[in-house]
Amino acid sequence: MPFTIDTARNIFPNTLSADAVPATIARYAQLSAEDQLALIWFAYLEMGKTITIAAPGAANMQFAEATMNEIKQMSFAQQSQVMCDLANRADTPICRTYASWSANIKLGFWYQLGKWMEEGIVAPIPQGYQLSANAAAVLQAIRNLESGQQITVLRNAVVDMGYDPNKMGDYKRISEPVVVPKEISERTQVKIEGVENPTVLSYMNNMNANDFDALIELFTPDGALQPPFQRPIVGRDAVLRFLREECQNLKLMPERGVIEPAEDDFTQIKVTGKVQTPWFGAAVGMNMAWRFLLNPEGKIFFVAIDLLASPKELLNLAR
Ligand code: 45D
Repeated sequence: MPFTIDTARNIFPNTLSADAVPATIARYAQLSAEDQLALIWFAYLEMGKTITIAAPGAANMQFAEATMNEIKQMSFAQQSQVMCDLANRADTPICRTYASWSANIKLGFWYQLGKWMEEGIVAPIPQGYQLSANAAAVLQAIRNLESGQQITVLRNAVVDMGYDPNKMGDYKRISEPVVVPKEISERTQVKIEGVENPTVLSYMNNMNANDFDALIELFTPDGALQPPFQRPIVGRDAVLRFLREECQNLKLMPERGVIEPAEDDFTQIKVTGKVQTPWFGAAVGMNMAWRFLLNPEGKIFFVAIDLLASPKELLNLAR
């Protein structure tokens, strides 16, 4: 039986991903908007004691600027309403604008609002706000996660806010400009213990160089990429768009891997290692796995990227 995207998803089925992340998000989604906002505020304050977020670049912020200025002019009551609307995924003009933004622009928007909340320019979480018992339990669950999982929960909470883009029909997606790929002379080459496959090495090196045009050439025309906790993104056009919108300035630090033959002369390769996001740099190393399925010509038919359950999983290369 030839591979399909669906069967490809099951390669290396022993890979344990961080189920605590979607579980925590599901519990968080059940809370009231007020509790959601207060909870993220508390989680963010606590995290800020140990790790700093890098300020988003100006290129990133310009798209959210008009909306942020609009919010800045509002009364505290109106500002609180906007934030609750976002958490409630209401149908308002601001929630629709928000839905058109890429993940990084959404994060930059909240980064700025958080600063303004601290400075008293935007309505703060009320002094002495008491989380409901459920919200307090979710906050405790977040505290118990490792930092890579914590930032993923925060990111997913932010990305899920605003109006549902699937209900918006045709709209223009807004994302930050694509950076120029790194000069050849400035590129680094990864080393992976146990894996010398040129496609996998090029995948890592091109991603680290922001060279998405070269990277997409490694995929088959119907190839797919499955980000953590998401459905596969299928086909070169969609994958390339995803790379440009969501993968700039990542740092992939693969450590080790295994190569095995699969059916129909395909090859399956699992690699584990760390990934850093530009938001947190070296302060947060996420424990990740890449599960590649290459066709007989060595092109990527499928790659899944998983956030691992624990550092122990970095050593799990069993089939
Ligand atoms: O509601 O090989 C306040 C792929 C309170 C590609 C707030 C990948 C109120 C292929 C505090 C103001 C991409 C899949 C909110 C690899 C309130 C590939 C603000 C993996 C919301 C390796 C909160 C990449 C704020 C990965 C400002 C795994 C929160 C990338 C900010 C992972 C949170 C990136 C931030 C992650 C979170 C980034 C900035 C997890 C950033 C997380």
